[in-house]
Parts: sequence; C-alpha cells; structure tokens
Amino acid sequence: MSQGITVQPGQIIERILTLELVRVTERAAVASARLRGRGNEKAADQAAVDAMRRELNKLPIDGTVVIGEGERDEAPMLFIGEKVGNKQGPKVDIAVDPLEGTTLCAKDMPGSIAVMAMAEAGTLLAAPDVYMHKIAVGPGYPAGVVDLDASPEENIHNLAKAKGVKPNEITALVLDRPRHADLIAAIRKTGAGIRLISDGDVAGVIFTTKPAETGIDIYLGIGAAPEGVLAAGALRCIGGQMQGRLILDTEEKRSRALQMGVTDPNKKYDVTDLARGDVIVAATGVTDGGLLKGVHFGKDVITTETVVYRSATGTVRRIYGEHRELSKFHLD
Ligand code: VTB
Repeated sequence: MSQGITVQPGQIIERILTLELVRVTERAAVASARLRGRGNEKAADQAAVDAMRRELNKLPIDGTVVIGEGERDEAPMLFIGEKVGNKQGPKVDIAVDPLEGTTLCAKDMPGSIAVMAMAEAGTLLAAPDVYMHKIAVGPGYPAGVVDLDASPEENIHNLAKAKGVKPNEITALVLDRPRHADLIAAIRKTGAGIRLISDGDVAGVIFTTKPAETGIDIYLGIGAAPEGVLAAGALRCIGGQMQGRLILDTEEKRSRALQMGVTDPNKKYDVTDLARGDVIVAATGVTDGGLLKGVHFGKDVITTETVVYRSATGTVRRIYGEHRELSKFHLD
C-alpha cells in the first residue's frame, strides 16, 4: 500500500497552496511584463493587479487582503480589507504587491517583481502605506548584532566584527533617495561600501540572506512599510534578522495606523512581529534582476522564474515555468 503524504489536517491545503501562489504571481508578472518599457507605471501596475486578483479569487481560501493597493475608496481592486478566494478553504491573510518596482518595469530596468504573501489569519502586520525605518541582516549572526536604534557606524562595526571582517569588507544596500544622504555619509565613514538601488527593497532585504552570492551584508534605511512586511515573510523562512518602525509623523497617519490596530506608534517590530504565523511568500520576476529572471516572451512559449518561501519548513523553491498554453494569458 502506498504511504502517500502524511500531513496534519489543514496542512495539505498549505502544501498545495504553495504551488497555487506561484500561479498567482506568474500571471501578475506576465501581465505587467507586457507593459515593460512603455513608460506607463500605472498601466503596468493595473495589469498586475487585475491578473493577481483574478487568480487569487480562484484559490480555495477565505482570504482577507491586509496589505494591498490602498484604502477601499482609492483602490478599486485588492484594497485593504477586500475578501479574496472562493471561501472554500482556510482563513488567511493576504499581502500583495502585484508590481513591486513599478518604475523599474515602466523603464524596463532590472529588479521589478510580482510578489505576495499568504499567512494564517491575523498574523501579518496590517501596515498602513507609510514609510518604515528598516534594518536587516542575513542568518548566522548572534541575535541583536545590529539594531534599528544603534547608529549606522555602530551597526557596521558590530556586523563586521561578527562576520570576522573589517568594516571596509562590508557592503550595505540602501535606497537611492535624498532622505538617505546622512545615512550614506555615516556608512561611508566606516569604510563600508554601499550599493544604491533606485527601487525594490523587498528583494533588497532578501539579498542580505545570501551575502556570498549577492555581495550584500546589510540593508539599511527608509522604505515602504508594506514592502517591509513582505520581506519579513521571506526572512521568516530563510532566517536572518530584521527590525522595522513605522514612520507616523502626522496625526492623520497615526490615526490611520490606529484604525488598523497599531496602538504603539513607536513600536520596534522584529521579523516575527511583522509576520508571526506560518507564511508563504511567492515572487515572480517581471524584469530580469538579481533575485529572479524576468518574463521572456517567445513565439510559442512564455518563461517565468518564481521563488516561493514557506516558513513552516523553511523550504525555498525556485520554479522555472515554460508556459505553452498561451491562451491562459489572453485575459492578461
Ligand atoms: C521602496 C521601494 C519600492 O517604494 O519601498 C520605495 O523598495 C519607498 O518609497 O520599490 P519612495 O519611492 O517614496 O522612496 C518603492 O519604490 C515602490 O513601492
């Protein structure tokens, strides 16, 4: 008699859904990839949103979007609070960034991805779309080796010490923004190098988990909060440390955050505060990038590359898709 797969009730859904999530991000990636290099960020984003929503609604889940395209009034699709799925399955939180790096896609520059996370209901931080101070390093360091509240100099020195190298052998990844002028100067004072990126800090944080491959030891700076939750979901699987703090610098932002359940506006979140339950994160490349190859359109085949992180087991899968039934993309 065949042993089959023994799984706890509930887990089978999760196992199967791992592949289902790949389908969702693949569709979103293909839809937006058709609009690569057209200079139209909105259209590329909308295409990804439409495709992602259509696919999500086919899944056997009772999902609620906790990180989405915005508030209900501003975003007709995949708004925060929107119910997704066919309801024939587990209650889950859904976090989406259908096109992370819209500008990269519009300019056909490296690094745009379609990304989403699915987690046990109530376990993803319902982060408002505000900025977040973030810091992240990969696995293998003692807990607390870096800290959001330490100076950049201290963090670089402590990290270098823990890695057993000199500060000038450390490379930090920072979003290239005027707001980071002081941060950049402080990091450079230590002798460390900085890789500046124009967008795409979900991948930026993930890069820290494989310094030998990516050359990135630490992520520092201010990016968007929703991207912080998605990145934390991936780190939950791979390991690594991350801290984030919402930047709630106006009364309006503080009350919006409060409505979403943020009672302490100054809270320093760690990885498990951002994504504390079992979580699956899937990302498909739109344009070629360091994390993933983008979508390639052939005459008879469309190829995609997707990575899926599953926290329950720490499994990371890379899935190369060769899609030959192109009619499935016609709606995209
Ligand atoms: C970052 C980046 C994203 O937003 O989070 C950034 O990783 C933060 O906002 O790809 P600003 O562009 O205002 O600095 C994105 O660029 C887009 O969501």
